[in-house]
Parts: sequence; C-alpha cells; structure tokens
Amino acid sequence: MPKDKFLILGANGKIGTGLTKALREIHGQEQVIATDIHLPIDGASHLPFDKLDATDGSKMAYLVEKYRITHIYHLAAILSTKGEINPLNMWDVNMKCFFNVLEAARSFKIKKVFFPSSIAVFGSNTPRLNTPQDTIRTPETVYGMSKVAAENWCSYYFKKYGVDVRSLRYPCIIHKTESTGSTGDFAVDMIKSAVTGAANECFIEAGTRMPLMYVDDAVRATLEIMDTPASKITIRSSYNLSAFSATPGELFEEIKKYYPLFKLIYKPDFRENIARSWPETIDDAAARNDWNWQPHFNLEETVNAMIVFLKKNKIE
Ligand code: AKB
Repeated sequence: MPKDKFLILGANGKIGTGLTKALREIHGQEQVIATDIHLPIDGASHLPFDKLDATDGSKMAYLVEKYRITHIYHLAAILSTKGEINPLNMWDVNMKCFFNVLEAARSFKIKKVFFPSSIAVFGSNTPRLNTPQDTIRTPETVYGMSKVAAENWCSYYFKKYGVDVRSLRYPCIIHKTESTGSTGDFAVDMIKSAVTGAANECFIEAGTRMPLMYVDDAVRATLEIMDTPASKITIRSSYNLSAFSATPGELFEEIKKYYPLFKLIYKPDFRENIARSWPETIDDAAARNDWNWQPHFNLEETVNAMIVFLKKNKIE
C-alpha cells in the first residue's frame, strides 16, 4: 500500500508554514510537497518544494499526478484586507484556486481535501455573540463572499461527487510569519512591535472584540479535523472554530505585563469596519461534539508563546 502523499498550497503562509512542518514531522519530509507562488524564505528546510500559482490548474494537476498526491491542503488565497483593495481580482484568484483544487480532487480521486473558511462569512446582521454554526451568512467583504460561495461548493462536491473536503471557519489568527494582509494582523503587529521596542499603531479600535486563535491551535485543529473518520463529519460546509476573544485594549494590557513601557496609538482605518462586521464570540459546539475540538491557548498563553518565539528567532 503506497504511503499517503500531501500537497500543501500556500506553504509559506501564516498557517501553511506551521502545517507543512507538522505534517512532515508526522509523515516524513519526503511525503509532504510544499508549494507556494513564492519561493520558500528559508530554503532547504522547505524541500521538497515546487513553485505553484494555484490559479494554474494544469500545473496543479501535473503535480498531483507527478507526486501521486493523496491529500490536498489548500491554504493559498488573497486575504480580507488585501482583497478589498482589488475586489474583482480577489474574487477571480480565490475562486479559480478553489475550483482547481476541487476539480483536481474529483479527477484524481484525492482521499481528503482541506479548505480554510473564515469568520469572514458572517456580516453585521449575524448574531455577534456566540455566533451559531447555522446562521445568516451575508458578509461585507469580497473575501467573505468568496468563502460563503466556496463553503456551499464544498457541500455540493461532497454530495454530488463524493469529494471528501473538510473545512474550518478560522478566527483571526495570531501567527509567526510576516503580516499577511489579514484583519487579524493587528494582533501580530502589536506583539512584534513590543518585542522590537517600536511604538505600534493599531488599526482596530481599543474596544472592538474579535475571535482570536494562536496559529499552533489553528494548525492542530486542521490536522485533527482531517484525521477524523468521515462518518463523524456532520458539517460539509465549514465548522465554526473558536479559542478565545479579546479586544486590542485587552491585548495591549497583556503585552504590558512583559513590556511596561510599550507605547500604542489607535489609528482605526477601513479594517475597523471589517472587524465590526464579524462576530465577537463563536459557538463551536459542533466541532467539539463531532471531533472533540479543544483549544490549548488563551490570550495569556498566546502572548507568552509569541514573545518566546519572537525572542528565540531574534525578531527583536
Ligand atoms: C482575514 O483575512 O482577515 C481572515 C481573518 C479572519 O483574519 N483570515
């Protein structure tokens, strides 16, 4: 029986980086093919690597066949704030990448596919507190619109073609890579500024509460849903997923426990409106019931872990 082979799209991204590392630790370096539109930042540690613009369906199919891929993790996308700068381009790119993945999975009978959705599927008329799994999805960003459409296509491909695609509605991720054009970057930028001794301008208002998650929890949730037997997956659109919720003000106070002199200026911009259209807290009971989801990092543990990581990697 040939060993499973994993294709990661967006392997250099905020989740793709950690996911590639985790899958290689589990299955072996050679079993995980990392791809991204950009070459890897740190060279050899990313091998085997292939450059792939996921809008190129022919190259994607070529790599799936060449490496005899059995699992695809699709982490390549233009994110919310970057997408609002050129909405039609974002829609075109994100949907083209998405359909290339689903069609490759259908054509090559891929065992499992992971697709990242987001709290961005919700809008201002969605209940913002303890947002239910099944509720109104009328997003106010093109990023959110692309995720709602994709969630519905995931259900369709599962029902019509039996494509085993699983999905999570990630909250704002506090990650270890460069800023990614996501709304959640306010938190990453704030912690990094404190560690480097720079003042920080926060583009979200002090009191705007948002669902947040440390990237290590997001990677583990991704691995856990993909390891879950298909019989236990009851949601084929996308699962709500939650860890903790916080405001920039609460994050600032937590950081000041480590850096008492850290200075912060609030300069809200268009991203404040995006944040306000998203939930404050999320009901992820379905994920907890179906595949025993449990977060490991709260606000305090996330700030500590990020500071340890940044100092260890000399980002100071
Ligand atoms: C984004 O692009 O803003 C999203 C999010 C919820 O942070 N990934």
